[in-house]
Amino acid sequence: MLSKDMNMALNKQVMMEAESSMAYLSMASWAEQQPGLDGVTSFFYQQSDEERLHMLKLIKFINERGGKAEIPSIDKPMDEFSSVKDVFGNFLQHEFKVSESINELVETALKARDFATHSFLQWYVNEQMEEERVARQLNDKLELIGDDKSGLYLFDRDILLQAATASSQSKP
Ligand code: OFO
Repeated sequence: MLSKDMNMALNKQVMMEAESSMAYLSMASWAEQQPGLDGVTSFFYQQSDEERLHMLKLIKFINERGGKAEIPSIDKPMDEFSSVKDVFGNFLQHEFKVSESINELVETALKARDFATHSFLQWYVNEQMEEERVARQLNDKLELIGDDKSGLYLFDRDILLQAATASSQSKP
């Protein structure tokens, strides 16, 4: 049985995953409105779907352990970006925020000696490590590309592959 405090902390994470899903949906929609960014568009639609699955996984865990998952209402995500680099910079910052939140949750579970939740959260710890790695790598590539349009074209083509790989690896 989940403690009240642990239930509350997990519900906060449900909200964060919902916010992530909407933030990436907004990025996907922005990219779709720009000419020639098919890869970036697919990548963020994919990321958004994954975040929704992360949220569902938490909701099910809370309910299955006798808690009460709350479906959150969330704020409108940012939907104006100045460039592809701006979008990916925001993506990385958002992932840092999520990692911090997961780390706090892990700490809460340990302090409460809730080892079942602690074990469940390890999947999220690993997922965050992988997502941060991908986000950093993409930001590094954009840094290298600078204002080179042909570089951006290749980046967009590469990231189509990245979206396909993420899709096969990140199923919860
Ligand atoms: Fe939910 O995986 Fe990153 O944010």
